[in-house]
Amino acid sequence: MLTLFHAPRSRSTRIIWLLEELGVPYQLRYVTIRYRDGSGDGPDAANPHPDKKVPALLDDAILVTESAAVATYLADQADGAGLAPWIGDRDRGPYLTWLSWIEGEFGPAIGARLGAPEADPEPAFTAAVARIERALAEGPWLLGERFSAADVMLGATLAWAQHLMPRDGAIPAYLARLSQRPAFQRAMTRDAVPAA
Ligand SMILES: N[C@@H](CCC(=O)N[C@@H](CS)C(=O)NCC(=O)O)C(=O)O
Repeated sequence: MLTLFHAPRSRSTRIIWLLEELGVPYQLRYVTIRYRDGSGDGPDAANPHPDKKVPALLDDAILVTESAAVATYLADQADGAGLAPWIGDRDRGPYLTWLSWIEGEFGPAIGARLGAPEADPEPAFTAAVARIERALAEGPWLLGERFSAADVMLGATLAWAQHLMPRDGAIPAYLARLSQRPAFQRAMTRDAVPAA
């Protein structure tokens, strides 16, 4: 059984969305963390993540952490869902590149932008947004006609940083398409801790 250790409005929200897209059975364990703004109850003893962060995934006794690894693991394992171009597929290289770039480059660029003065957009952030816009120019998804786990990871990151994104063009149109997906809507209903 897959168990996702999750905190609302965090990097693990994307993994709920991915699990819903994949259509695999899973259970959610809500854990507490300390958020960037200082809110939250802090590290949770029930969280198996070595740094008490989210996401953390248990596949029975196998622990997987780091968002890109969790996404790759899940989409590969549920390859029947078709969200991961398989080894030998020409889309596999671009797909893995996007998964790593989102965490390794885009996330830090957003962090830099959040720390940058309004009048001086961080160059790495501006370049990253331009790269996404170029990739989506063909569309409708990052890999063209093919929706993949990379769209879930990018889409959720863009949605989180929506206030920093261009108001027109490829990115808002992409977010509008993504928000229509039933799996996204189901994930949003599961994000918050259910009322007792
Ligand atoms: N590199 C990790 C980062 C995970 C991460 O920082 N998660 C945040 C929530 S978005 C967290 O758990 N923060 C709590 C903390 O830093 O103690 C990944 O990509 O999964």
